[in-house]
Amino acid sequence: MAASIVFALFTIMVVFFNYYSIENQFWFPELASNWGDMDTATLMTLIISGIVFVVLSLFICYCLIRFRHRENSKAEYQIGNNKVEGWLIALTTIGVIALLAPGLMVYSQLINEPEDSLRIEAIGEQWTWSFRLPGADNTFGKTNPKHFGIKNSFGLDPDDKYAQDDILIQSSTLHLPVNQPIALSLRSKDVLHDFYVPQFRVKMDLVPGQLTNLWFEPTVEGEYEILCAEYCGLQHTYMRGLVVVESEEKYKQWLSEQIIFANTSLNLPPDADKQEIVSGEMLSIRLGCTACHSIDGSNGIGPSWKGVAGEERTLSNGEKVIADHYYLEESIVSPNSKVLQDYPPIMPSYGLSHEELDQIVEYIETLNETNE
Ligand SMILES: [Cu+2]
Repeated sequence: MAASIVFALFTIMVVFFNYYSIENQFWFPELASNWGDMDTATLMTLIISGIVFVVLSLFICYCLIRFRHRENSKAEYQIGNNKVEGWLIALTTIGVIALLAPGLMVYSQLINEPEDSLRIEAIGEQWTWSFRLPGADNTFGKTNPKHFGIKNSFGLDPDDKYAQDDILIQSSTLHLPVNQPIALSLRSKDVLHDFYVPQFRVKMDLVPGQLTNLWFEPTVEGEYEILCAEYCGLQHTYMRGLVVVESEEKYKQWLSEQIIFANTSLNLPPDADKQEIVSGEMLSIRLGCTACHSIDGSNGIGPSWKGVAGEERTLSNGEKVIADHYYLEESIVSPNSKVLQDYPPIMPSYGLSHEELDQIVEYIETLNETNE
């Protein structure tokens, strides 16, 4: 008896908790896309499982009272009961269909984009985002992992004519025009990632070696965070990007400032002078250094680059070191040999040419001069 009262109270509390928490904080952020159907499908799942939860809880309370221990009562063993089993199978089937169908219907809409969609590719890698647009010909150029390199971080085929006008966005900030369907292709360069913008309700895995896709139409101007929603390594939580939804004019302006593949130095003919000038700053963005190392002194997963050059720092083994040119170079080539105190030894090693190494370290050193 006592047990069934406790259980009934528990059920009532769970229902009230869910009801009030939905009213308050535990619900989706405000919708900023066309995917209101996602909320409906989620709500249906919540209501169906909520009803099942209450009915089953009350049934358990009933059984606790009805079949409690009494003098002279004895449990009876039944081999099978076709009627009860038939009912259970039928009800379970209806329940599973009711839970699956809305989700599958929304999913099939999510992956079939409208014809007038703006096509964009999002690329995930440990631990940053970048983006590519097909350019004037509206056709993405071919990519191949063999072309990947520091100067061709999208792996585009330099000989493909469709690749030449591809617009490359080597930054984790993507601008989008409002009220325009966006067809997003998703590609991963290393491990599983997941593209998720809570306000858009869209979420899809990036699978190495595969293309996945989804579409959405941003309906409210503003800035929205892209979260990686698939654990992808130690700095997974830092793998964030930004979507800026703005008017058509502002979007066009932003787009006109982006570089196309043909204009990246990589694409020079073989006989051209390859002494390209890439600034250390550009290089650090291309390599994704700034995902972990801030340049304004703020703390990140790794030490900030501002004010580090030439300073005395303490290593994880307690030793002191002067962060001179040589130390900075060593820390890029062999990051985990002398790790600063309070930082995890997780930086991957970068095989850069000597000039590139020099450029990055010189860039780090210039960050000191701007110190106040
Ligand atoms: Cu990730």
